Amino acid sequence: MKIAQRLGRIAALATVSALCLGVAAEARELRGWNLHVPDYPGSIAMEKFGEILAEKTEGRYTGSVFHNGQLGDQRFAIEQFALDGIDFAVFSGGSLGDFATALQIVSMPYIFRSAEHMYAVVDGEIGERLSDSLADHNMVALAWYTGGARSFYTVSKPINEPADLSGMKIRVPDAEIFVSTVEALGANATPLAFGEVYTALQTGVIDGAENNSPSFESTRHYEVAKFYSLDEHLMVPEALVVSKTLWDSLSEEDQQTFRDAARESAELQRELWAEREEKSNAILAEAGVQVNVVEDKQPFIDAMGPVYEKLVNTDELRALLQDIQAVE
Ligand code: BDP
Repeated sequence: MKIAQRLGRIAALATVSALCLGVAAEARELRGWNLHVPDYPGSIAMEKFGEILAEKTEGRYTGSVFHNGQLGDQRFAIEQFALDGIDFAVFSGGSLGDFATALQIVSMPYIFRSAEHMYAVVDGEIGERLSDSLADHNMVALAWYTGGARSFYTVSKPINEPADLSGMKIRVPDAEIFVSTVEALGANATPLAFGEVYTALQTGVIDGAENNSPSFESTRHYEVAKFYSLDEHLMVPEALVVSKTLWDSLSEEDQQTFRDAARESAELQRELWAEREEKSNAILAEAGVQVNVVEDKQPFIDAMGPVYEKLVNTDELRALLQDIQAVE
């Protein structure tokens, strides 16, 4: 090769590396999808995730969280991951369950003995399996938030036993696990987007809905639904996910930074959750909501047989269920 040619090649290579470095050094603003109001525990924790990333990568990655479902409802946002429209989000295990059945198992009614049991499951090896099951949907789950326990709130009467739900129209998120659980209790499950529930309660399109107290309170649904019956039928973990395309593009060091940031954000969310539950309960009491603790949950638990039969329907899912139950 002639010297001039060789020099030419070297110059070209140098330009390419400079370009690569230029691209790598460019700041990347990550779009975050979030369903809740900005002062919600998960919202604050998602912001924190972005802040830690910005700090630890010296601004190469920053997070921009779009709250209040501005980027669309949950099902739509999950689908957007496949198209790389969203870079990170916090999704309910129940909603993810329509896409990856392992997530449905971890969202089954009365599956966890306590919040500690849930944390032990998702923070351990099972959490990694759950994350792997999301790969086909272009997601990696880096950490898990709590979604509290979901109970019924209703407009005209309290719920003490499943028979009280008979024939009632109860709003549920648009996903199989919620529909099946509420129908097994004898109600008429009505899937609706989160943002449509207030008006639906107000206009009598539905007789009630079900959620944890921070969501019941932050949406102000308690202004219309004055009965909150704590049967705690679902305790659903929520996944802090990032796009797999993004994940695969990260250096190993950056992946570790993302993981650490996600774990720290989940720790914060769980702390804030406990505080917000207290605050929400106080607001509900102040607003005159009649809260009744369902003392005997057994009839609710017993009614879940058909849900398990229907949804835990492969050897793999049966094994996963057993593994979850075996976690101390
Ligand atoms: C909230 C969850 C969110 C659900 C929402 C709902 O955080 O993921 O989709 O309930 O009921 O508690 O739609």
